[in-house]
Amino acid sequence: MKTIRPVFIGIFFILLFLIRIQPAFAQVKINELMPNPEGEDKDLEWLELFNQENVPFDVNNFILKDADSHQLTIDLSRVESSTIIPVSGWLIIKRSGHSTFSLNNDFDTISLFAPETSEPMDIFSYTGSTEGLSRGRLPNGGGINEDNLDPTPGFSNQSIPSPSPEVSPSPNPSSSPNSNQTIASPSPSPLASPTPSPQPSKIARIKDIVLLAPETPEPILGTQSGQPFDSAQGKPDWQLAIMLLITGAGLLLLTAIIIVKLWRKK
Ligand SMILES: [Ca+2]
Ligand SMILES: [Ca+2]
Repeated sequence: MKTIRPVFIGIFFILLFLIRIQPAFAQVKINELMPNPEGEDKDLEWLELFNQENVPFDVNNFILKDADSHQLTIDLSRVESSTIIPVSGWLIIKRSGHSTFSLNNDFDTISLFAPETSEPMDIFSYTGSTEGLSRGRLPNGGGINEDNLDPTPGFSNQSIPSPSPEVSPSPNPSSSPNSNQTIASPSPSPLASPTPSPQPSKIARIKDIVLLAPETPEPILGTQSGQPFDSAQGKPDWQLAIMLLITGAGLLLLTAIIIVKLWRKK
């Protein structure tokens, strides 16, 4: 029993060391980098670290290595004011004229090492670059994004905003037909009502009756042969009737006188 107790105590301290150290190492990421800045690369290249731990993390004397194993030691000369990364925060490491360590524009692999360690805490590899745009992880601390990013040194990473679609000019409302208005269709022309065929007017036809004055070739009363006489005219009809009566009566009287004279001669 006396030999077992020191073994448990040893295991306890080993576990305590791993719990205290390992999570901190795993929670700092190379989050974003600017390999091709607008201007002098030697002075303006920068690299962003992101702390996913729930306690502040100091990266003083940590080492960055590029693909050519050129080293850059992180100290106060490479940061703005402090080497401590706040909780869920970012820290910008500046090249600031370092002569050997660089972020290549064509491709590179950057590794982060804790002091006096041989295993990198994090590795970030990329291929290609665009001037003025960064490479990084999306979301923060996540997978390496294959496309360029909108540079966000010291802030949360974000994609390049997609261009807004062009607004097509609105058509001139005065020239476009209003969809709410129905186009006035030409009103159907009323069907031409069939023109009633002229009813045969009641035309009075009379025989050619001519009353001649003695030795006057022109008739004093009568109608032209075959000329229709419209009874609807009224007045001529009455006059004609009267004249016919008078003429008839005159003929009867004349006939009667002739008969009487002939009968007396017998
Ligand atoms: Ca560069
Ligand atoms: Ca960022």
